[in-house]
Amino acid sequence: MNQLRELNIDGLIGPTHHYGGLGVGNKASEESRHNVSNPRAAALEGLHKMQTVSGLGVPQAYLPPPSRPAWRWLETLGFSGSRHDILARCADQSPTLLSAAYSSAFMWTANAATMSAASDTEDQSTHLKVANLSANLHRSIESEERLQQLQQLFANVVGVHVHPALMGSAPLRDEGAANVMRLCDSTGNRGLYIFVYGSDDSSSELMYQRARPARQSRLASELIALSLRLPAESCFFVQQTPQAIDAGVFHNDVIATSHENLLLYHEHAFLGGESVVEAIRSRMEKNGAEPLLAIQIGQSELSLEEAVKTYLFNSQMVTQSDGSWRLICPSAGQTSISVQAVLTRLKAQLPKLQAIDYVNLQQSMANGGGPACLRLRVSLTEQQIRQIPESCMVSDDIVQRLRSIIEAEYPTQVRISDLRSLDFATHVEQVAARIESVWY
Ligand code: SUG
Repeated sequence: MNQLRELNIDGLIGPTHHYGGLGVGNKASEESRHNVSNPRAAALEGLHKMQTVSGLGVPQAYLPPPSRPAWRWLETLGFSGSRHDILARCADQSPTLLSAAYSSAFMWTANAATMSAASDTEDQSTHLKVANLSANLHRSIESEERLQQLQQLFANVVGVHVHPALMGSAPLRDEGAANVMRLCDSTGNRGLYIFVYGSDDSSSELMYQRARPARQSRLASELIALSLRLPAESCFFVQQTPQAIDAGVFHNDVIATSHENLLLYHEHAFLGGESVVEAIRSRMEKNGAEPLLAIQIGQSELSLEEAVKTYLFNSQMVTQSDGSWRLICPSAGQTSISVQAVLTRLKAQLPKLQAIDYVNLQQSMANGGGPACLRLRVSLTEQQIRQIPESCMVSDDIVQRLRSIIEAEYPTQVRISDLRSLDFATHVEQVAARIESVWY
């Protein structure tokens, strides 16, 4: 059995990062709608997080921001004429559509794809299935671009297959790894996959009017597992509680997470609660895997509301080269009494947890994206990781090159009204092209 390591892939935040209020069911995005954003600060915050992870000896890659505005997409929607005319017509007819065409939501790579590790699959290959992100207009633009980027990133990596997304449609709506947890041994093997969906789209469920919609369908989760070539006995399909979705838990990674054999989850994360966890525990036992370490955080310790506000569950756990763990938490939790109490409990219950680091991701958090939203993890062998081009990996040299472009070229303020300016559009396109040339 090969030792597997997690490669973290972050999306570099783009020069058009703004607050469009576009995130479906996403409380932070709703609340930040049309506030002034700061793409430069956002990108530097994201880059700093990548550096922190890479500094811990964890393999860290990045994806460049795809070019915005998405001209071809706007043309497909029917806008024609000169670029100036396209911007003006779209801004007049639907400012929301223009905001979608400028979206920087690709930064949240936890939604880019779902992966299966070679040690778990029927053909002993690593698979990545790109997400269609059909529940959001602005995010559905990403899947084609993502397919190309991931195919490029893994082009020379032996044994990795990147698959196109499920066709974009409401019954097949999929949000990628943000709704999947992989439990495994400390060697990275014996993976068990928990697919968390929001709705099975049964008629009884569709009749229930929710405050916020369910962004992942059960059918999509099942088809993803199929594409990933995972045997049925390695998969669990678990439903989120409607209560959590209503409170603003638009992805499972806002309320639960896993790392190696740890399952950390909120009391209101899953329908079926404890019985789901017991079924997972006994499956792991049957597989001869390391015993499940399940830690439930009760509503009385951390309310749903506080979990959504602080994004504690979206902290990013990583394994350092000596096997110990590090937890990278959003700085929003530093001032929360309940988060601090939960972290004290985690330190006592997790002997492997060596330290907690805080990262300030305020610009991303205001759109509903914490540390773990910004990364996609892929389990690979050391040899496979070495096959990734050096220019796509985060190193001191790459950080310096990216930082100098960001500091010199990224805007420091973006208002919704800026999006109709051709000068703005031309500038941000050039900046994206400069970043792209560093990447590949
Ligand atoms: O899909 N926000 C993203 C946040 C994604 C967070 N990812 C994870 N939890 N894994 C979303 O809702 C807001 C964009 C805007 O409003 O301009 C947005 O798309």
